[in-house]
Amino acid sequence: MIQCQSKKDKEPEFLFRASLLVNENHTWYKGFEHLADLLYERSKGRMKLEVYPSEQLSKEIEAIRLIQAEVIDMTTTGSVLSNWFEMAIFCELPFFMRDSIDMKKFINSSIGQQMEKEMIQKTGLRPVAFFQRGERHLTSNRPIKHPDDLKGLIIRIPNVPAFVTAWSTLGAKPTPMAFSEVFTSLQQGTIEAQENPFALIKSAGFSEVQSYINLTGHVVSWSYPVIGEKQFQKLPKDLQTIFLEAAKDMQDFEHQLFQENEKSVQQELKKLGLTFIEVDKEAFLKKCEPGIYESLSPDMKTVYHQIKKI
Ligand code: CS2
Repeated sequence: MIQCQSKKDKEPEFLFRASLLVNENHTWYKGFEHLADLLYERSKGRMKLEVYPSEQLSKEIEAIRLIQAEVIDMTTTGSVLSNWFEMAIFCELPFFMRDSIDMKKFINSSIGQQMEKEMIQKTGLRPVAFFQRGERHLTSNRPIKHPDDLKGLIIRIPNVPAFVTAWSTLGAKPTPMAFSEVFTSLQQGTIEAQENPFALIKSAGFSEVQSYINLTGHVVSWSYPVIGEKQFQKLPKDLQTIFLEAAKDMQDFEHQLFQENEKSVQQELKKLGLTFIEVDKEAFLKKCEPGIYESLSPDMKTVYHQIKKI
């Protein structure tokens, strides 16, 4: 965060920079742009936010480290934080939440609160809102209906240990990689498949380099817009209040866009030439669920059962 001493020339007192993995077409980017407007207006120019899409500024893991080092200030993140604290895995645990979870219920539950507390304590990142996401599905250049079809498939995954467990248990070859490298790697054939929600598949243009969307629905997830805790604590109280309120308004704004997009995105992906494949979900679940469960520490097994009851 850049703190400007002089108040002349309409310089903001606090300049924040956000590094996002999505490009300008995605609702998260639009949400952050909205946040930038709100912060500027409501603080009368004292706070300014610059939003950098497409990992231009840094890849997700690097963004987290740069925020911790106070070089940049914001990003969106979630399960990747399980490299810092294990509980973050529940943001995106494969084959765990079968139906769309009630996000608000989770976030407001004692486990949701604990997740936020641990995030601040163990990573130095403060979640200021949450973005709901659609289920993650597998895209590829050959149809995948059953785990047996995955044999040897090189699939890009985000840098999340539980994703490695899931896809290797299923028989594929998972390769952790930053999001900004996925399009080119698919184009060049160094990876053969990737998995993400419809919205990101569409905004990233993966229809140009993939032929099938296999409806695995293997992850129901959300993402947290975060700010560095140190940066947040440097703000005077009045600006902290403005910041948190603006972040909640960004959440509502993005949520609206997300819901509108979800109505049409499947049709649009079909129009772009992707073929939708129904998969044997039970077979995926049966093969993967025990391995995922066994990979959790005893404490996380307890949390696993607690979340199932929410
Ligand atoms: C993204 C992110 O990189 C990706 O595929 O969809 O969901 C990523 O999984 C999260 O940001 C993890 O923290």
